[in-house]
Amino acid sequence: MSKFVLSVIGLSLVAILAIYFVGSKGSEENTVSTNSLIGTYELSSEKMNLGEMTVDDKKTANFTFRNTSSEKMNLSRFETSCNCTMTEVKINGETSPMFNMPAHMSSAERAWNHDLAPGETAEIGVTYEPALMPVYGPIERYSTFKINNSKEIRLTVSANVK
Ligand SMILES: [Cu+2]
Repeated sequence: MSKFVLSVIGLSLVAILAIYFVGSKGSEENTVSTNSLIGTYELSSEKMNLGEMTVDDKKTANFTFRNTSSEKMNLSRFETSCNCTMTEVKINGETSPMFNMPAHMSSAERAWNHDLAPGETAEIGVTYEPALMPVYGPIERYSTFKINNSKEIRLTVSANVK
């Protein structure tokens, strides 16, 4: 084979691999499964788009977090980036307080935590209510919590406020 043919084959392989990696990176956003010192878990997504909203709308993005390890996993320090964003957690029919920025929570709310048994799922609702702090255009807000008081998980909601 000539050098020209070989380099065409080589470049094609590079292109195919590039497409493959870009494609798999995109699909990773839907399911995150991580293996580290804190154990394994599955998160439905790290980022959700609430779409178009008016200032008077209130929308909730629902995330699910599942403990896929064989040990219990403690979830704590639920808080949000902004007072217009609230988080509520449901585990086995039990509902947490409504979490907000640390400065807007009582010490009991800040101290709330829950042991998630192996195989158990936490449903985490992140609600964005622009009227509490009106802004227009594309926004991003976060909600964070900790696993075993070490690893921080960040859930992001985005929207376009009209
Ligand atoms: Cu805000």
